[in-house]
Amino acid sequence: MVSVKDQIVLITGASSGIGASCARQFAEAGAKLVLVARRDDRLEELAAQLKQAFNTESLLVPLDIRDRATVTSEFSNLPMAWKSIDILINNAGLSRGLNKLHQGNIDDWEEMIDANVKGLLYATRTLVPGMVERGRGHVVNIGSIAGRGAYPGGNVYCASKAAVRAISDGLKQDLLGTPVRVTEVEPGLVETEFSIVRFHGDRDRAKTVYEDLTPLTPDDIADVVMFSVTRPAHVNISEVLVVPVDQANATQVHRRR
Ligand code: NDP
Ligand code: 8X3
Repeated sequence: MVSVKDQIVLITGASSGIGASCARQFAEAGAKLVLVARRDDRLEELAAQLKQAFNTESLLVPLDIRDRATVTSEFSNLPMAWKSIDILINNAGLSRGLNKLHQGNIDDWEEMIDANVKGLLYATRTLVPGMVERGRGHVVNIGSIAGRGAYPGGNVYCASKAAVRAISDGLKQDLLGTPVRVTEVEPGLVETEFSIVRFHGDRDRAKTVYEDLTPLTPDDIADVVMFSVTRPAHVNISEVLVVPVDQANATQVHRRR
């Protein structure tokens, strides 16, 4: 098994949900963390908790993953002690709206494509060359069951996650011959702030998404990320689809009502 102790792990979208759970699990396992998201107050609070619980060293990089110039400059100019990123967890992302495509909000589309696809690419393009140079590294992309098939109203979000799937596959091919590993984790329904963001802050509507079923928790996904990165160095976990027992695919869930 590969240990993550003292490895430098950069997590985008660390201020909430799956990213924050990954931060906790990696901190507990002794990793050093580069925590990235827009809400710096959340990052500060998380870093303080992890310092107290596990004596974790964290570097906070508050930024908008859609901002190409900032992502490129911040990730290229990390302080010397933090430069050698061992594990990149491309997790920052969101959905906006559940409208039919022909009635969709174009600003919502731009936000999803810019964060879920372009942001992931900016981070990857900036950090992976160093991994190749150093001859070590692992990229974990958080895709979605939505990338395997669309659902009504999911259209552009599903397309953005289909892109994450293709990018992960392409990156694995392009890194063949190097020791750098690539994993895509594709969760089904996970109860986080995801649906609150999707419905622009409507918490009551967000709750209905997880009503009368047992969704995954962010820790369930962090477990899979941790499993993937701790396999022996010759093993690449390429793709993992993780769903609740109450979910069969992107369109079928079982609600106990
Ligand atoms: P949350 O809303 O709880 O977390 C989303 C994270 O992404 C936050 O930390 C947020 O930080 C960050 N983020 C969003 N937009 C930006 C941006 N422009 N710049 C920087 N950071 C950004 O949702 P989840 O934890 O559920 O989502 C994490 C990932 O998991 C996403 O890629 C999502 O698509 C994916 N996913 C989620 C599923 C679910 O059912 N919840 C299922 C399948 C995949 P901040 O707002 O502070 O910038
Ligand atoms: C999030 C899962 O099914 O809500 O990617 O799109 S779903």
